[in-house]
Amino acid sequence: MSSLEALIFDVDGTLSDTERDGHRVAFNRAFADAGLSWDWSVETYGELLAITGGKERIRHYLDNYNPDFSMPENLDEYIAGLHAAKTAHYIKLLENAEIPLRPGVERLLNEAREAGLRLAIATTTTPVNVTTLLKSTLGEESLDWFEVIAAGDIVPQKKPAADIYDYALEHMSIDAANCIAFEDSRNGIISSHGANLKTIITTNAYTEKHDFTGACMVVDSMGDDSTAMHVIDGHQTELPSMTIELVKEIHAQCEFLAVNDNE
Ligand code: XBP
Ligand code: MG
Repeated sequence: MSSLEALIFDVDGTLSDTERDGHRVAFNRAFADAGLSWDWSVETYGELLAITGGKERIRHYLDNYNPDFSMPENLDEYIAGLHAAKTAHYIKLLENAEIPLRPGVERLLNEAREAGLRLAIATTTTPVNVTTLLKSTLGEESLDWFEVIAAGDIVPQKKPAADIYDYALEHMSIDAANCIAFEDSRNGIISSHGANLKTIITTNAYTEKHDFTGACMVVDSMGDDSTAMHVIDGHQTELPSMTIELVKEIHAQCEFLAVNDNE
């Protein structure tokens, strides 16, 4: 049996609840700056999250929600400009410490480091969004906790493609069997499973109804002193939080069963 050596984390929705009050707000501010009347409501944004990646999401919105918009000649450049403005707004929100980590995340990262486990990140979001979130919540030194921060456009295809997890695994020169991934969404688990990674899910308001077939365990948070973890599916425990001992137990007992993204 392969032992657990590394934890690989998604960011948006997993380390932090960034979408509704972070990314969404930043998109809307960028649209307003550009003189556009587009305003993504909490509900609409939930639908748009089916498309990962901010630039891809804007394009999907134009194609499917706003087809009457008269497209500028160089649409790629136009979208890239909007997205750069969105990133600047998002960074400001992070730097103002308006977006905290989810319950139990800091504790779990510290426990993992104490246990000598390796850490990595595999996310769709723009790299500076990840480094700024880490700095603003855990301090500058936390950037060194992660062997690789695999993010954004460094791979050809974003989640649900497996590219970003494959990239992280390759950079760590580690076998997927010795790792476990933490995700919050169906696109996320399709991606991690595509890289042959056993996966633990922490749900949030946008993803709690997703299909997580094949996950080792589905919980509503990692749990901390003020917020108990609740098990939704998979591996069972009475513990009120995701401890490293529990992660090791899950990794040892979970049978890898990849989800089929065609279903
Ligand atoms: C995260 C995303 C990201 C962010 C926006 O998905 O979909 O696109 O919403 O980030 P995951 P950018 O958690 O599955 O990685 O605007 O920087 O692309
Ligand atoms: Mg996510």
